[in-house]
Amino acid sequence: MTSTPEFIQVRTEGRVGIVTLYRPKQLNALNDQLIDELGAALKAFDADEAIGCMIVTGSEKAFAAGADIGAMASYSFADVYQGDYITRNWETIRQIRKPVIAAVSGFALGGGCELAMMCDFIIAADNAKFGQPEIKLAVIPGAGGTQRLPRAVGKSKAMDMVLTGRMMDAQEAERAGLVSRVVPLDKLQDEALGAALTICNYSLPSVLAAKESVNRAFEGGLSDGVMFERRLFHALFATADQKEGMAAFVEKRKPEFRHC
Ligand code: CO8
Repeated sequence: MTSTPEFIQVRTEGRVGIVTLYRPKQLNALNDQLIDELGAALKAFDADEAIGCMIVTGSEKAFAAGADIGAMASYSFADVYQGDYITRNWETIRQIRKPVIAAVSGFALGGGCELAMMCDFIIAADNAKFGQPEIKLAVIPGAGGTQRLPRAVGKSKAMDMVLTGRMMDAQEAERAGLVSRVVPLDKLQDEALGAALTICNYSLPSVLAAKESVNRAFEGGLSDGVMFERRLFHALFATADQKEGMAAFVEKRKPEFRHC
């Protein structure tokens, strides 16, 4: 990144890159600058050979309470359509190839919930609350919420959330399949870091292929997806790490991956 970011904090723990959303007074409401900074930080980690996995997190009270309503309030249709405002810079996050874990505590509402869903999986604290309350503002989700939420929780619950604007707590989110694990608030960061470090220890080419292949399940049909997965599976036999991983198993020792 060229300049010091204002609305995020960036650090590393071993091979894990961690981005903390930081607009505490606005409950991490997402404005263009914050999303630009987040995208730049994730891209930098993605390009950094020393990093194997990323975590995006917020504060105890809020992962992010949505897009910045104050910033959006006066936009006209022409502003948002012609300028492609508000959601334009969210595409950067979709281009990240290494895994990104969302560690969510507190509110993940509107664009905050959509941001969490853009990550590869969500680990939630027991105080997390998810929702797509845009309907209360006379709009609808604009960063993929109407598409990713039904894929995560099914049509009925997604309709319920999007049409009533109600929040769902961490337990309901886990039952519905929106989050992969729920842990006590004070264990959230350790749990996410543990998962990220586990991923970092695996061979990077296989990690990239696994992410790409699971994502394919959401983009196309089943037979295309299965064929895509098979080709990636075959391709991984071209890596040195596959030889090492399987030899280590046969020789009953720990593998030493070189990420190639
Ligand atoms: N935008 C701007 N400011 C916000 C936002 C927000 N989304 N959420 C909270 N804040 C501000 C409040 O205005 C308040 O500021 P101040 O102290 O200056 O008055 C401060 O954060 C604290 O908020 P509250 O006093 O309201 O705190 P409470 O604990 O009483 O309530 C809530 C917390 C329930 C989270 C409440 O703040 C709330 O309902 N916030 C709005 C939630 C919402 O509607 N989110 C959806 C926004 S629309 C959206 O995300 C569309 C996505 C479109 C595509 C994505 C593009 C980015």
